[in-house]
Amino acid sequence: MFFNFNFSVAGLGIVIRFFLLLLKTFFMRIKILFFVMLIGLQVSAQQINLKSFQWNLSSDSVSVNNVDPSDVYLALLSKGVIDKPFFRDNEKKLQWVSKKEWTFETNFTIDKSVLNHDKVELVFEGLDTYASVYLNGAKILVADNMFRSWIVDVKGVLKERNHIKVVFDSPFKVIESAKKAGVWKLPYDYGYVRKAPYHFGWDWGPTFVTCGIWRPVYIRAWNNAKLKDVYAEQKFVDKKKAEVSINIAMEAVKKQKGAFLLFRDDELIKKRKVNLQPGENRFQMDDRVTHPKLWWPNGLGEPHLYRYKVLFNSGGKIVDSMEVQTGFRTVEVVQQPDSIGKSFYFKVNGIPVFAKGANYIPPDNFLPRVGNKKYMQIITDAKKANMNMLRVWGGGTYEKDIFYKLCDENGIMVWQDFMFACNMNPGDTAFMANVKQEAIENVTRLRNHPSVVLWCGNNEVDEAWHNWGWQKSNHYSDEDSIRLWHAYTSLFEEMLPEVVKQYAPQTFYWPSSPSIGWGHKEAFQSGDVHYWEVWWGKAPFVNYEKKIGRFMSEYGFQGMPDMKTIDAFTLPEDRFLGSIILDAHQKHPFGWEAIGEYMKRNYPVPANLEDYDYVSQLLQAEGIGMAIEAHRRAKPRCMGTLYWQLNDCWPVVSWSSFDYYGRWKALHYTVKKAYAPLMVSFDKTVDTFRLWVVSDEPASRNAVLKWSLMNFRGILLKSGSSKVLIERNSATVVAALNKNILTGYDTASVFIHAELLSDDSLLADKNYYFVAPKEFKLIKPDISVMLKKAKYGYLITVTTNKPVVGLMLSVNAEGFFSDNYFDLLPGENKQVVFETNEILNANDIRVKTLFDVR
Ligand code: BMA
Repeated sequence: MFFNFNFSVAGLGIVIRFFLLLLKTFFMRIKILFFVMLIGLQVSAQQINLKSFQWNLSSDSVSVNNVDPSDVYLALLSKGVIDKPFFRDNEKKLQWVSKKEWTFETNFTIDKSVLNHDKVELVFEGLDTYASVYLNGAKILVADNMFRSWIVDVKGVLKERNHIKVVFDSPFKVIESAKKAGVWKLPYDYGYVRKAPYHFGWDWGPTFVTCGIWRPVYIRAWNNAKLKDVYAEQKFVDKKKAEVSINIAMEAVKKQKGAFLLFRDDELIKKRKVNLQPGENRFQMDDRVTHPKLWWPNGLGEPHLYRYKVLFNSGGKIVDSMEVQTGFRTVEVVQQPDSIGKSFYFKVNGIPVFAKGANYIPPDNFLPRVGNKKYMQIITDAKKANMNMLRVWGGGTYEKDIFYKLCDENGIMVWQDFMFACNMNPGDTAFMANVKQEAIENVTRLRNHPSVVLWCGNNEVDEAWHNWGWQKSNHYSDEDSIRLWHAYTSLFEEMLPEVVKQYAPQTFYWPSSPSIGWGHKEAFQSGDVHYWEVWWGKAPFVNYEKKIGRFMSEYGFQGMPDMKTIDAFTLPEDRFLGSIILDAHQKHPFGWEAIGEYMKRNYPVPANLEDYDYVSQLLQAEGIGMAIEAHRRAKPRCMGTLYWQLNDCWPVVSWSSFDYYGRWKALHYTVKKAYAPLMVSFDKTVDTFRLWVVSDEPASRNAVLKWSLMNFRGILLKSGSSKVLIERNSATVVAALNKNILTGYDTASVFIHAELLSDDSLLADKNYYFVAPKEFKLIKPDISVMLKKAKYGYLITVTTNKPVVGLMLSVNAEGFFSDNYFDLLPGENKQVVFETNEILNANDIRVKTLFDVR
């Protein structure tokens, strides 16, 4: 009876809940229907893409028809006027292009109906850079900043048949006139212009000072009113609720009544009646979400996103609508004084997050040709390597929206620099006003993205001013120095933080990365540090274990790109070490020398290009792998590691972990493992070898740690195992092996293999060697490779009868190996997926190991 009674109450509850659900679904449907009906009634604003017309390009010596006006080099390339800019040493042959004035022009027709709109505007989302724009003979715009957009009212100037002409001055001419006009001497010329600094050449990039209409250009015609901006400002967020202000900016041409409808994820949540006044109108609508799904960085949870849509409805018609996407999360940068100095870490939704990632540079010298696919490859590959942060470095550009959207969706936090790098600034009134507008536009554009967690004033300007001897090398008087430093503080310590505070009040501002130069001990006690003593200072890799700051925002070591990439920019006769063509694709003043010197210290130095390329990659992976492991072991003293650099802008020998074509170097595979949520790592004390487990996981767990001492014949010499409790978000020594385990063994012939297991499945593993790889007494292995057709290509199984180091798989086909450059033990069945569309058999797979290059 009792049971029955309970059952019927529960049953009634279910019926009621079911009924309520039906009702909810019904009302939801009605809302969506209502919304769809409204869409149908939308008053059509019109947008005409001007790049769809046929443009001519001309200078004093060249004239070509029917080109894309996005970029002068790409336009000339498309017409066969120039050769491929990245091939061989074409860079130096193509410098003439950037010295000239270039004109893009076209005739275009516009439907009369467009002209009748209340507002007719010409919108340039970006002009690179010094452009004068003429519409039907009238000069309507002079642009001087690549990072700004330009909206010109062309009602009255635009007709049915039109002619538009965009004349680009050479940036070199602009620089010369700035100098003549008496603007202070800056360390580098690119400081006089608001154009991507890397266009002028960098220690990983060529010089192509290009020009063009680099972002969309269109005619926009609208009536009555237009939504200008929707900002979902998070006022309060925790597990229980999110309070959000939807700030709406709307421009109106006349007084009008209407209503805003606010949708969250297609559900109508608010309606507000308003009276618009001519000009800009601002409104706020508040939302409250109970038990919100939070946005989490990769590895800590789902990066959940919410969509807000604002519709403006007037006279029964939708006048305009705008949709933004955001994620609810809190981000704090915690700088707490402690026994070392001051912490520097990101706390997301109340949890301290160890930042794992890399520095990002522009993905091409000619940005208009970079499509969504490339951005997808970059962000996907960052995520595959277990990253949760990228730093958009200040010598490139503020990226396109798609970049941040992908970061939002993949839980990749963005450390966003303003575009200033390694230079001083002119600081005059016009310059400051120009930059202020640039900052407002970009901060506004990016502020809905949950991924953007920090704005930083510049890259290495503070460090350079205090440590690079510019005062002397540029012969600055005391008075010059005072003026230049004043220009610095006005920009980075006053104007930019004010813009961030006003337009993205929840986002942390950091004046300069790094905060202190690596030559000072204080650099390792607080703030972020760029640690370049390894590479620039030629210090040994082991220094990575000694010089650990609170947040390692840069450090790096070069590696060569895949041979396929070298083949793509060379002819067969260029493919030897020391060829002038290879040298043209190494931009660092002592790049080859540094690689050579470190290689000699650690590895055998092969004479032929292919083997040298392979070893240079192992070397890079070893150095940066060591650094990452040391940084992670030092948690929570150190709470972030971003190596230099993720990607390339052309095919080059550089610090990147994947190259211009997206081909992973050995480093990217090493990073994937070193950034995994669980990592096994070794270090040594005076008398022990210590085994560490580092966990970035949000929950604690139990596991078993096994270690074995083996020799290169594959014989097991000693072993041990222990149960370990892995605390969440921790770095712990889980075992210490006395150094006397090596007694009686030749350290060049043995190594330790460690494994972390849970219910016999492998969570992480690591080999630890006692001497440099060049001293390893490796034994010739017998390696076998089996190939099986799989869904996206092939499943490759690799086995060996002797331990191998640095096993590289390669194949004469395009594709992607899920793992590569790994160590392999006898008895292991290493399974690698090779994604490809091509047909292969086992003989096509080539194998190289360290043994082959002794
Ligand atoms: C860092 C960066 C870049 C440079 C790199 C390698 O300091 O900020 O300016 O390319 O070093 O030298």
